[in-house]
Amino acid sequence: MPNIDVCFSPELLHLYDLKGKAVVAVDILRATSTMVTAFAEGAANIFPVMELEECRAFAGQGCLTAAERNGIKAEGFDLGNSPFGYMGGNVKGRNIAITTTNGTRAIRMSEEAKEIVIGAFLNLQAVADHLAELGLDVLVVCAGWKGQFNLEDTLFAGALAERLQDTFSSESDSTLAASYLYQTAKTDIVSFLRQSSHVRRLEHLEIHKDIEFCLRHDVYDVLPVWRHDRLL
Ligand code: 3SL
Repeated sequence: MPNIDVCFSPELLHLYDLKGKAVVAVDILRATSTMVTAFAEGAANIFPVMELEECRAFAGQGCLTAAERNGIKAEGFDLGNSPFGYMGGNVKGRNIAITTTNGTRAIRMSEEAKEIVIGAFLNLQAVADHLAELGLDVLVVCAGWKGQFNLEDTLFAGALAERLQDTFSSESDSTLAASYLYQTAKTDIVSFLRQSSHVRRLEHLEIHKDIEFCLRHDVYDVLPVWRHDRLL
């Protein structure tokens, strides 16, 4: 039986062997929720990059550029990191280069894995179905916040473990902890997360509707996967 494990921060990735595994990169608030939304809205490819300058350079190749730092859209880029900015037809058929504080880092630091998929509550079942079909050991890589643990990515890991409980083993304390947290939170995740650091940070920026949207489950049946240098 394949195993599901959870890495609470990209800074802990050196403790894990990614070879031959499937990584689920997750940044619920908001990078991976936004990427899933972009694909659901018809985006062609997404190039996640770590640095602002690297991202800006993609404009010369006809890409839309998207950048967030500390929760705010970086100046001079086409898009920020709100899923609502990717709705309404503006990303349909377009390539997008994106850099965010933590989410794009989690993706790029997982490149040794056999497969990287992008996870969010928005596409939870699509991710679970894909992993069940692949049958590889899974590591959920939580983006966290600047190297530190966060609650919302951990809750996603617990939700995924629940969806895979009949077909995957989960022996690590991190998976157990994520599962217990999700069982406690799942009836009202929005309330559960009200005191979390990132919700407080984003509420300060007055983007309540982003938070509520990113916590909705199974809105989209899309599965962004990493191939070579991009998500498609
Ligand atoms: O850190 C990130 O990658 C972002 O998702 C953070 S924020 O939600 O845009 O604040």
